[in-house]
Amino acid sequence: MLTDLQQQPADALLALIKLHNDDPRADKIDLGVGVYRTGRDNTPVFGAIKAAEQILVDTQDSKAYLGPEGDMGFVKALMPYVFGKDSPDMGGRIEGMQTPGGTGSLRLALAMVKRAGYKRIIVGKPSWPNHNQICADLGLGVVEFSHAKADGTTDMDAVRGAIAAAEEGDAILLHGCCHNPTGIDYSHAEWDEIAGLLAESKILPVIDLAYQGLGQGMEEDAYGLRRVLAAVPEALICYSCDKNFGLYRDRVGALYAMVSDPADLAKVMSNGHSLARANWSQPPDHGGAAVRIVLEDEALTAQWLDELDKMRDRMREVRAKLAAAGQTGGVDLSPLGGQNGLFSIIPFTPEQVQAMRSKHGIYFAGSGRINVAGLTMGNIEQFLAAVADVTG
Ligand code: PLP
Ligand code: TYF
Repeated sequence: MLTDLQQQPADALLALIKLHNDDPRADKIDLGVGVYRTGRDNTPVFGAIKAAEQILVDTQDSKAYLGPEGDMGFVKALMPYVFGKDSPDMGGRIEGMQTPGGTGSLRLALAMVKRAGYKRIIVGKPSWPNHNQICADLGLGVVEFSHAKADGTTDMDAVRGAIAAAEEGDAILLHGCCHNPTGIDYSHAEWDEIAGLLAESKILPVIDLAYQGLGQGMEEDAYGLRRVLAAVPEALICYSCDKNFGLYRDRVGALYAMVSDPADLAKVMSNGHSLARANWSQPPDHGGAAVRIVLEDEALTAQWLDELDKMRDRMREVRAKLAAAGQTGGVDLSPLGGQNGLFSIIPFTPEQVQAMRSKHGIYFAGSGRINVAGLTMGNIEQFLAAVADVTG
């Protein structure tokens, strides 16, 4: 019976939206869920996307089904940005399909991993909670390794150990850039080493690229992914446009598969298509079509990249200001300057997280993860004073 179902916990990150909304204090600060916010504390639609949406309204002459692969113009237009302009499909070895967001892409990728006979997936800890949730739902075993050390650097010994201990039939899930929740990314030298280790192993890499352009730049943020793809025979790439095009609720993403022999690509992708049909049939069109229109138009592309640069610059400015504060109460904020993307973890105790909420109206995840884009030149001093107060 339906009443035999067990109560499930709410998503802790999404629940923060409501907690913050319900707080009547005018000077409350939302550092919870991962959406970019401007210095005026809003999340506007990109100008390039607004223009593309207008073109879409004016020119779209049908909303007939496209098929489980979605808008292949969108999927192809993105490839030079992800895989590089020189050989965006690596000589016919890469093909893709549109998915409902990066989450849809992860769902398909991990279901393909399971269907291909892989038994376990190696995942850094901590990771975005949905990674483990999707694996659990698919019955894919998860092997965890420590992602970062207490001093705010990557735990390379843990990665080396996890790869060395891998068994036949293991895959590995890596964040391409802007690690969620730590903001701690592998350096180029570390990616070079990881690519080499993966090349010598039989592990299938699954790379999650949900924040390209929000870390160091569109090209820089693709370094690790491209390095790994150049070294291994096969990989799956899960892409989200929801952050770098500001399309969150429109659910825009893509799944790409790389194989060693182009002759196998259609067979592999047919599994993506059949899994999509069994899940959502076809992805929502609107956001992907808007991205395609941007990427097919030189002026709109330049406008989008300029808007993305400004987002990244603002986040770097906030990070620099936090890092400059250095030791603040009982915590050292200096490592945040070298971290990337929307998130960083400040080592608050659970009591301190609670005090930041109740005493100061500042909301972020129980892990101490803050969304740095929730800070502005107008509220950062208030945040620093609160941190000093609760940790001092
Ligand atoms: N991967 C990571 C690491 C994320 O943080 C997110 C969340 O936003 C996603 C994937 C999925 O993004 P989307 O909203 O496109 O499903
Ligand atoms: O980590 C975040 O805040 C973003 C947004 O179930 C998000 O990735 C959070 C939780 C969730 C879906 C998206």
